[in-house]
Amino acid sequence: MNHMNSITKEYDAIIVGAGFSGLYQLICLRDQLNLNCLILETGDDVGGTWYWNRYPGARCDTESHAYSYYFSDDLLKEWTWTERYPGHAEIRKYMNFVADKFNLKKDIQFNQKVTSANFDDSSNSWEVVSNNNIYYKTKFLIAAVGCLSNTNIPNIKGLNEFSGEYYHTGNWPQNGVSFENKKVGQIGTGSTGIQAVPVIAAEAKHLTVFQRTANYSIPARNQPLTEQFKKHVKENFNFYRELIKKTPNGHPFEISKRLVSDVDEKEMNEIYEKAWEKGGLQFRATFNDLITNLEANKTASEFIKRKIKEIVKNKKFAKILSDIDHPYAGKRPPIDSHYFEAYNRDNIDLIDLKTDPIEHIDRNGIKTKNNHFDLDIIVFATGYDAMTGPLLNMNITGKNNLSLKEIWQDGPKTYLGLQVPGFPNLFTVTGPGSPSVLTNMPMAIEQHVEWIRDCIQFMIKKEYKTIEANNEDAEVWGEEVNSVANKTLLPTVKHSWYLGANIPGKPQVFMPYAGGLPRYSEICEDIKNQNYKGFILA
Ligand code: N01
Repeated sequence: MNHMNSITKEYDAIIVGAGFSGLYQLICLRDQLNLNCLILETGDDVGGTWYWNRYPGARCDTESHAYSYYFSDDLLKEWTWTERYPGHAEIRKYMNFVADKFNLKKDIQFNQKVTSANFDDSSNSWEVVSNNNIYYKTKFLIAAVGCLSNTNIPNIKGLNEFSGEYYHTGNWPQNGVSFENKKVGQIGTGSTGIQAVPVIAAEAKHLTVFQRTANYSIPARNQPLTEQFKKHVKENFNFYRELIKKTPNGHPFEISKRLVSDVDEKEMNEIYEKAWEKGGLQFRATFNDLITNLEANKTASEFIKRKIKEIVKNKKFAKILSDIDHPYAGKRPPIDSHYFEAYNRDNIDLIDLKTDPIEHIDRNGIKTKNNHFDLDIIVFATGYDAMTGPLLNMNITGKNNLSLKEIWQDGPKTYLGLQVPGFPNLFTVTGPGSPSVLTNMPMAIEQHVEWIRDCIQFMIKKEYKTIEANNEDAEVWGEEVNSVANKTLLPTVKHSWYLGANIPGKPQVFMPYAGGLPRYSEICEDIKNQNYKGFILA
């Protein structure tokens, strides 16, 4: 590619994406290292994943006091969340608050989607092209594109013939969608679908939910925060910072050391009952062996299935919803606001796609093997081409015109989820092979962004021009990612998006690092202290 004449400007660092990662990366590189930086962002405002996810019920599953940047005491003092779990609009407000406080927008170009990025061996720099045919040149390229930003609408025959409206939850219209008096069909019952169902059902004339795999969910018990709790958080943010940095998933609660076999059945059920009443992802932390021991896991699974049957009055629905084929939290565990209760409404229907699969979509709605459903709106809560999708979408070519698509055709290979061999000076924030989606994202992001900052600072100090992951070290890291995952039940769930199984044809490789954020951070720190062992510096 030779577009040198059209290159508008040269940068030290271009960051792709203005979500949690991109904003903090800009602060680190521009304000702390004094580099000339730019963010390129597809949307017309900051927010990243939260810019696009405005679907009904969209709310974070992490408690608000942990779903925050922790790098700035001032920020922690100045910002106050209003609910236990922040809704999408409040998160965007927060991100705008951060952008304004640190004066970030002046270095963000909105409505610029990166369509290709090519490493130029002769100048050791990246040439980046946007959808508006603008050319940029940069020494460092930082992909802060998120793990769940590449929406997946399944290829169902006839969708283009549908005369109604259809939407993917991850690309929701900015002004919302009115369901009033509409017959709505929703495909998908993952974390997103489970949040959307009760809200859509409350507004629509009728909602038909199409479920392929039944799912667990724990009540979120969302509520406005009391003034007392808000004060408590502000007075104790140092405590919470330490806590979330030492827990494997970056959440503000510890995982119990107790095993299921340490207690009798009565005590076990009391523990589960208490956790169910408290609500949230803490349910997963009640026992230490839920994610590693299938027998232990069964006790939690059975407890939740019992709860579903108690809540859902319609026996047919209760059976479809509780007929779950995988261990609890083997897939990303959803939490909900009155999801199972929604099936007690008069205006809802639930279709089990295992026995009545979708055949096609036509002008009027969805045709399954045994039925036809007339619909005005179809909501696709069908997830993402996760982790690798957003990176592959950028058409990245590294040294010797090597394309990322080619070298990842059998699955992603990275060193620490931070770099890919053959792609010098390209950093991936929360890339495949890092804890990322198995953690509270802002925590994983802060760790990565700061590591990248320190690495670039080191390079500048030592006058290195390039850094690149060593191939053998990336191989070894891939084996470590697999070996750690295999100590858990996660890879046993063969239809999980953690493995890429939700996307037809995607290589099935367990993508995130399951060893926990503290252990991962220690490994990264150790590598840094050994002058970036496993990376080639030149
Ligand atoms: O996507 P999913 P999601 N025909 O892939 C079904 C994060 N998140 O958007 O299970 C019929 O989990 C699919 O069925 P199956 C969180 O990390 C965070 O819900 O593959 N159905 C499944 O039911 C989460 O894990 C928050 O058999 C089809 C659903 O669609 C991640 O985002 C909130 C289908 C997709 O579930 C993704 O969640 C929400 C087809 N062809 C989400 N294809 C926070 O709070 C797919 N499905 C931060």
